[in-house]
Amino acid sequence: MQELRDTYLTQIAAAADEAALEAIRLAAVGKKGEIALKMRELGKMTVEERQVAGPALNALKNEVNSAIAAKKAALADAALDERLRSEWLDVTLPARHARQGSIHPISQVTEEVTAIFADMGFSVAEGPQVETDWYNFDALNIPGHHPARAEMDTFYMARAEGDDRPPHVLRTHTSPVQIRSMEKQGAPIRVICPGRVYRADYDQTHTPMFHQVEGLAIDTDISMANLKWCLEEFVKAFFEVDDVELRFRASHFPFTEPSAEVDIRCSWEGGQLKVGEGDDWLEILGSGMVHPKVLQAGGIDPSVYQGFAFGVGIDRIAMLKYGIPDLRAFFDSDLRWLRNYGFASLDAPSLHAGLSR
Ligand code: 2U9
Repeated sequence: MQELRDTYLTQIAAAADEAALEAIRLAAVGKKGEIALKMRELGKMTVEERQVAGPALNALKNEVNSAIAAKKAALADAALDERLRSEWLDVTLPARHARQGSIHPISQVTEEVTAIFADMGFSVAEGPQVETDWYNFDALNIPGHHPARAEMDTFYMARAEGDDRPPHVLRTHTSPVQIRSMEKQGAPIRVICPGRVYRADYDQTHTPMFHQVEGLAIDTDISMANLKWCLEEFVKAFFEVDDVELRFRASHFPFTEPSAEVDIRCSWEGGQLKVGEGDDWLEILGSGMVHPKVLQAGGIDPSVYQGFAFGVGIDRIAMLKYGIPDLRAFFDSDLRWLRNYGFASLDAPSLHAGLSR
C-alpha cells in the first residue's frame, strides 16, 4: 500500500500537464483504477483484515485525489505565470509612425461642386485630357483663324515627322467633354464636367495646369432664367450662405451667345471674404446660352433645343472659400499648410482599419 502511495504521489508530482494528470487519476482512482480493484478484493478478506485494509484504501484514495487537485491548481498557476511573462505589452514604447495624408483642397472642392449639381439633377462626365483640335476648338465655334486659339496659350502635342494632320492638344477647357456627351446621349442633357485643363501660362494667378468644372443643360425650354436660378443655388450651397445676389455682366465667348460673366455681392472685411453682403462684387464664373453652331456640332438640332452652359475655375473658388492666398500652395507637398486651412488628415492607419471607413 505504501509502495502504491509512493508511486502515485511521485507520478502526480512529475505530471507535466492536465492530460497526464487525468491519465494518472483514471489509473489510480478511476472506476476501473487500481484502488477500485483493490477495494473489490475487500470482500474476500477476513473481518480483521478488512478493518485495516478498508480505511487504508479510503485514505489512499483521498490522498491521491487531493494530490491531483493540488497539482492541477499548481499547473494552472504556472500556465498563468507563463502567459503573464510572455504576453506583456510595454505601453511606454513610442507610438509607431503613422503615415499621414490629407484630401487635397482641389479634390475636396471638386467633390463639393459635383455634389451640389448632382442634387440639381446633373450627372458627371469625364473625358480625355489629350484632345483633337476638333473637340477642343472647332466644335466649340473656335475655328482655326479665331483669335481665341492664340489667346488660349495651347500646348500642342508633337506629331511624327511627315505626319501632316493637325496636332493633338492638351485640352484648354473641359468643354470637349460636353461635346462628347451631346454626341453620345443627345438632348435633353444635364451634365457637369470637372477636370484638369492646360494653358501655357505661368504667373502669380495662373498655373499651366488648373481645374475647371463646366456645366451644360439642354432642353426644349431652357432660358437664362434657369441658368441664373441654378447658379444662385450653387453659390448659396457652395459658400454656405442663405442668400446671394448675382450680377450678370455682358461678355463674349465663342461657344455661348449671349454670354455673361457672373459676379456675386460680397464684402472683404478684415481681409475675410463674406458672400451675400457688402458693396463689393466678386467675379466667380462665366456662362451663357450655348451657341447654335455648338449645338449643331454636338449633333443637337438648334431649332428644337437650346441650353445654358457655364465654367468655373476650381482652383480660384477653392482659394476664395478656404482663404488660401497663394496658388503655389496647391503644389506644395508640406501638409502643415493644409492643416492650417482646416483640411483634416485622411484616416490614419489604425488598429480598427476597415471599421472606420
Ligand atoms: C459647351 C458649350 C458651352 C462653357 C463656358 C465659360 C463660359 C467660362 C471660364 C471660367 C473660369 C474658364 O476656368 S476659367 O478660366 N469659363 O467663362 N465656360 S461658358 O461653355 C460651354 C461649354 C461646353 C458644349
